[in-house]
Amino acid sequence: MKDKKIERLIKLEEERQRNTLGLIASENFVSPDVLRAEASFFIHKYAEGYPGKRYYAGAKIAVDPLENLVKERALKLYGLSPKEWAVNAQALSGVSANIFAYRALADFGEKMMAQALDQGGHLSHGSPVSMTSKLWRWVHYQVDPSTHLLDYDVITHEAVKEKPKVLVAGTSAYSRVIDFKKFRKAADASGALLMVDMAHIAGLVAGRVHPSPFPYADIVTTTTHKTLRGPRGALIICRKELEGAVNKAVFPGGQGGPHMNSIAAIAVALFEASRPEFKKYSAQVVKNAHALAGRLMSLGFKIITDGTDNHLMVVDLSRFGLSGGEAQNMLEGVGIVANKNTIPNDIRQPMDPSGIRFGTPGLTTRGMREKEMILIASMIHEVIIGRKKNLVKIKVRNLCKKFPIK
Ligand code: DSN
Repeated sequence: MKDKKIERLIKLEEERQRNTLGLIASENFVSPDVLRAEASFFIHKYAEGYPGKRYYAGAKIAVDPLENLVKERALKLYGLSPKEWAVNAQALSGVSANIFAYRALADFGEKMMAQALDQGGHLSHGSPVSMTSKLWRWVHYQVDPSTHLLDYDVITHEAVKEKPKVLVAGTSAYSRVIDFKKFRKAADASGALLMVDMAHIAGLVAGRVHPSPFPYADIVTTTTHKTLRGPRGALIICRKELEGAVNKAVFPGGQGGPHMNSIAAIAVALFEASRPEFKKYSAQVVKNAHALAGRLMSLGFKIITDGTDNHLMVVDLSRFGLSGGEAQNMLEGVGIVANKNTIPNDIRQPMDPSGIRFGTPGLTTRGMREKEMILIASMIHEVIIGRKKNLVKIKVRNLCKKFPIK
């Protein structure tokens, strides 16, 4: 590469990822084929519009078939009929996909209901600091104050009282199975449309280790780079009757030309996720999270909801007199990379909350299993409690060498 500065930064980032244990629940590692598609000649192509209806020439040979294929693959992966469901693969990432989905379902200023951010929800679900909170009016539901589980009776009660236009289900820091059937009942009782943001669990749903939202939802959004193990990107999958409104919201409503190279890489990820190995991978992601959470709890850590059913867990560090930020820094110092996270009803501020979030999708892609998770839990304990940094640094390096990123 002629640009030595960028070449160096690429190398540094690659080395950092190879030599550390990535436990950020929303990150993963893509296959060489996904990388190849992302860096393909599709990167050059402007393709405003949709297959067969583009604003530029040059789309007929490969771009249109590509976009049709990605939709076909998404429907097939989630077992959906093209007669009943439609896909838009153009939203650049999760927040924009959510904004476009809201726009397709509700006029600006209408009432929406979602899980509060500090309760495990997501910024784009109407958090006061997100643009979404200015464009629509939000009411938020909380998790149960003692169990920290979703309480579907309370959600139904609040939905009936508030009568939102859209009820949003979906989380970014909730470690338990989400009961979409109960969300549908809450939506029906209140006359709301049901939107599911399955970004975190899209791969688990594809791998059949988390119940599918599709039998119940009107519209489902997802990023493609988390448990689904694709490139950065998003899908909006909606009931057929919403297709026109969704497509208009994405283009020309909110975006210009789609990133066709990312769409090609999403298509490859969907192909990979449809293979039997992906089911095994997803099951292992969950087993690994279970093993990590189990060992952390046996070492005295408090896990919100006392465990996990999916790929992540949020650890409450307050009993150790440490903030999430302090723990994040201590762990990063030895090569264990995770993110500070609020816990429900956190008394600390979001920039330095009481919790830290761990997830297993990335390390499972590297081939690690329960045995390694148990080791990693002990390393986390040694750093946070025992403060044996140098020893853990060596153990991290050795584990990374044993399980390289392909
Ligand atoms: N910020 C992402 C996460 O880490 O969960 C979700 O968009």
